[in-house]
Amino acid sequence: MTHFCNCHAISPSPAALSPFVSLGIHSPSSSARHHLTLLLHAHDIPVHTEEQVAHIGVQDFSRLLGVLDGLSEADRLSLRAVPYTAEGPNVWEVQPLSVWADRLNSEWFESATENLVFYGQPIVEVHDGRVIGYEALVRARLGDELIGAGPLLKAAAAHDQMRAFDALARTTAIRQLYGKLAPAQSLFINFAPGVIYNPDICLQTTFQACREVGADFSRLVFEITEGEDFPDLELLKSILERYRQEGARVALDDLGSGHTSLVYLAELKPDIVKLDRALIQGLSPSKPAFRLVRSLVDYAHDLGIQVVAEGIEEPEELVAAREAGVDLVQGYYLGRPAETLSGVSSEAAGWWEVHQ
Ligand code: G
Ligand code: MN
Repeated sequence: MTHFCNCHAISPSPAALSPFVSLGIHSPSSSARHHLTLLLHAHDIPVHTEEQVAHIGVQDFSRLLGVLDGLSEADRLSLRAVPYTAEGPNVWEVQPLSVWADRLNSEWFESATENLVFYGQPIVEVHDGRVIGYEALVRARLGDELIGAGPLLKAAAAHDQMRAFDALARTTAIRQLYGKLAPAQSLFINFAPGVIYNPDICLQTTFQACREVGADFSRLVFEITEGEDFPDLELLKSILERYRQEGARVALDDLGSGHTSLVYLAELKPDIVKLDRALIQGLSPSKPAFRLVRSLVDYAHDLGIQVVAEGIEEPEELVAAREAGVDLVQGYYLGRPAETLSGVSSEAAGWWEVHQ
């Protein structure tokens, strides 16, 4: 097992799942247990019940997900499972049944963490079409398959490894992509602030990787991507401060996606804000949303914050974003994420020849 994070070791490894003889499913409600037992029988999954516990055997884990679909939300919440081995139940590993099902369904997670591949997507100056940098986007190679960020993050959460995975992703992004940048370009690196409880401790491996590749910190931008476990404002501020102490910049990601509050813009004063593609999709000066985007841009500029429009897929959106005053643009029209950092798409290059 590779040790890649000073915060948390990755455990239990998915390989450790196989010695399970069974999962013991507890529920305070005997009706939920009864319901589960009936469902398992209905799916021909052998189950035996003791008082308080229903057991599912190792051969049948793969069919658990289908069974879970048949449970009500209330049952899912009340059913908790522990792994049973020959020595009995491992009470330290109690988790909701759906978490166990997700883990068993993503046993590929450990080998995925050993095969991370970072793609870069260009971020482009809106007036002259210059590529000012690339956002690092995580993938994992598993045999012939490439696993995307969505399933990887979901598996990391199921295995309770968000913190270690996020730290590994940051260091791998820097090691794989920084050296591929042209001299003045910046690397944009995502991070989930919810996993950071103490920036001095949790960002050590990140800064170490930056030093290892000889990075100029002013060419690193850390993007705060929010999730359900967004930390409080004071912790967020201390995280931003820690990055800035090293000379790196910070971006607030996905503004307008419904999670990030507008208040954060003034409170955190990031260097850059990225407008979510939900705001950009179908943008045109004749639509009411255009005035909203223009106001957000003005507001950000008043605070000294640069603005990126994400998710530009059509030239019309590029025209509108430029008219709304955004500074930088990103999206499939300008360039898809790719392993080689090869500049803007030929379509976009043609557009700037005409519109510079
Ligand atoms: O939340 P964040 O901005 O980090 O999301 C980046 C994700 O958005 C990546 O998975 C990337 O593949 C995807 N993406 C990048 N450009 C576009 C685009 O133009 N349209 C859509 N639909 N997705 C995009
Ligand atoms: Mn991002």
